[in-house]
Amino acid sequence: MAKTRNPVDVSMDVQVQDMLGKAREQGVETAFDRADQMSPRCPFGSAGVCCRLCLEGPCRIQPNGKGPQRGVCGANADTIVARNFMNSLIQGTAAHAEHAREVALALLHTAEGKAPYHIKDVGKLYRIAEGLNLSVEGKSVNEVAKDVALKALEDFQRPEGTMNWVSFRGQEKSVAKWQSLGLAPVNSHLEIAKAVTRGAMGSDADPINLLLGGINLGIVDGYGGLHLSTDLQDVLFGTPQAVKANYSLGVLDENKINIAVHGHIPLLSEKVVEWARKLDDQAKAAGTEGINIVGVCCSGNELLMRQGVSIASSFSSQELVIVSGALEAMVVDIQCIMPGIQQVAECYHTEIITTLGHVKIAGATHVDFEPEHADEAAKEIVEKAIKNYANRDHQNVSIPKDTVEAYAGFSAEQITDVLSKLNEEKPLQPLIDALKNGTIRGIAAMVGCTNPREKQDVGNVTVAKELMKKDVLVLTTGCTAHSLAKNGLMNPDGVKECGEGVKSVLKLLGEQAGLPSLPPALHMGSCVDNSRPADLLKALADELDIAISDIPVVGSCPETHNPKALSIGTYFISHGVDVHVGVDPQVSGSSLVTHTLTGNRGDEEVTTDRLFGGKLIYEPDPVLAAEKLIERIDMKRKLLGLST
Ligand code: XCC
Ligand code: SF4
Repeated sequence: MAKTRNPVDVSMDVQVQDMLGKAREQGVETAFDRADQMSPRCPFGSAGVCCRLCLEGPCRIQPNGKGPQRGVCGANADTIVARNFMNSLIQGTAAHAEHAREVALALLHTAEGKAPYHIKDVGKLYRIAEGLNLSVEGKSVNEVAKDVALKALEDFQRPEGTMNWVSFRGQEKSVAKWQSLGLAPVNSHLEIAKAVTRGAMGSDADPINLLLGGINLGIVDGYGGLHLSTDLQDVLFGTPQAVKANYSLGVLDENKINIAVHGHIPLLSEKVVEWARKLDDQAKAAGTEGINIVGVCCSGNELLMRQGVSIASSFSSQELVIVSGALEAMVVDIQCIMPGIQQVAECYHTEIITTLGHVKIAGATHVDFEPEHADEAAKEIVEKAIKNYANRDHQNVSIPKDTVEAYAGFSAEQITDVLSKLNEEKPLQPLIDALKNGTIRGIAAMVGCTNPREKQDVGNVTVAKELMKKDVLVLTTGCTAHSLAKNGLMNPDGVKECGEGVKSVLKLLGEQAGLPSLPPALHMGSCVDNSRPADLLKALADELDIAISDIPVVGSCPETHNPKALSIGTYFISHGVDVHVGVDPQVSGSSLVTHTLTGNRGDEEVTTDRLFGGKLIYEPDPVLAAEKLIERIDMKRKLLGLST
């Protein structure tokens, strides 16, 4: 068995190292330990050549060519690898589409007066209605909201045509290309169901065709998942404006009742925050100074942006929030919730509370959360946490001292707003000028996860710093944002990491926003909010009358773990944006698949680069990754006739 890494080799974050030390001392196992136990990993799975789609198998192809080259049904490595890759995109796409559908339904129920939420951003609601060509004449806000919600829900059931949100949010040039290739999605559920069918035993066996099916899923993910979620969440909960908050395990408060909100969909987390405020007196009556809500993963990002809630942890260290001994409850909804939190919680007093009927953990408390009864559920959850404070073992509490201050929650709207102070008529012009004259060399969207296999934060922070140094403007979302925040890159001071060009732009923009500088990494939200950088790119491309694939922009996910990150990456690739992943995407068992995804546009063969203008870059070394990304940025600059 592989040896266990020392805490210093597990994370860059000293607090995480210390807390892992405590966990190990107390015999508590975490994902970091289990990641070590999995090593060495199965070479077949790692190469993507293991198939267990039917009971003739499991089958596995010998990647070195010595041994069986086909499964029992005759599928070769190319088919198996392409199928596995596409099946993992289904996971990611379904997660985001389901997220969007739940929010759409909540909007409908809100508009009908059946759910206790309110339309917070009426302006955005009307802009969306206009974008969907809905008439608003003589209608109340709730009637418009209902129309928008129904249009959104149509994207899960329309029998033919192109999804509303693709036509609404997509760039015309991209949409035309997808339509010409037969890749424009009809509705999310239809495309997901179709993909499940084609990826099954005895169905689609053409690896290229399967990969094109993957592109179709990427488009569904982007529009039926990301954009739809962001749009409707902004309507319900408000479009974010930059806020100041704190990061690290140190955001737990010894004197308060601590509740961690973990998962993804703000329908639950927003209500928990609301009820925590309402029940603060009860918490005080229990002998504490009140209630402290902290965020984990993307629920954290959502609350951070809209409520200024501080963030305790990204994905890979989620169990360590419990090891602090100071957490009364961890409330979860869906996605990225490690089942391991329950085992850890059983060693402390923390109550794990699941909230969705289809996402439970054995041993955890379940409080059913339906948007219609959101208040009752949120109240019950917060009361449980207050009650559980009596069980806290004060001798076993260890909360790290420091926290890091960060600015977060830059929506595309707000960035445009700040820019408009420089040029009221053409707000994007200053950004375009800076890109054209090379003050900004390019833009990078740094997205995605942390992964217990990797040393936490290293990949994310190194790629970001290398890009910043070379005058690349960094936008960030998801757990990557946690890494960057903890390392000072979401603070105006962090601008010292940037090259002179980007630094000057950030300082100028900061002044417009009343700050010494904008931070070098602009936090745009949760994973579904990858729609926000995409919105900015579309606006830029439209203004320049070029395709998104022509802009010198890249995506990077250095510490990938989740299929959702792959489907987001595929969404970017479908627009011709190059995407870096730092963790093996498990396709190496097929040179055809690998080449189609990573090959260059000059190639004779079909590659995503040749078809769409963007490709996948797999590079585990973060410094080399940044070099490769810059190379692609420079190539795109050159194609546009810009200096490099
Ligand atoms: Fe999950 Fe969204 Fe990844 Fe973080 S970044 S580990 S997917 S929580 Ni999306
Ligand atoms: Fe084996 Fe083919 Fe069945 Fe996969 S689908 S398990 S390769 S027989």
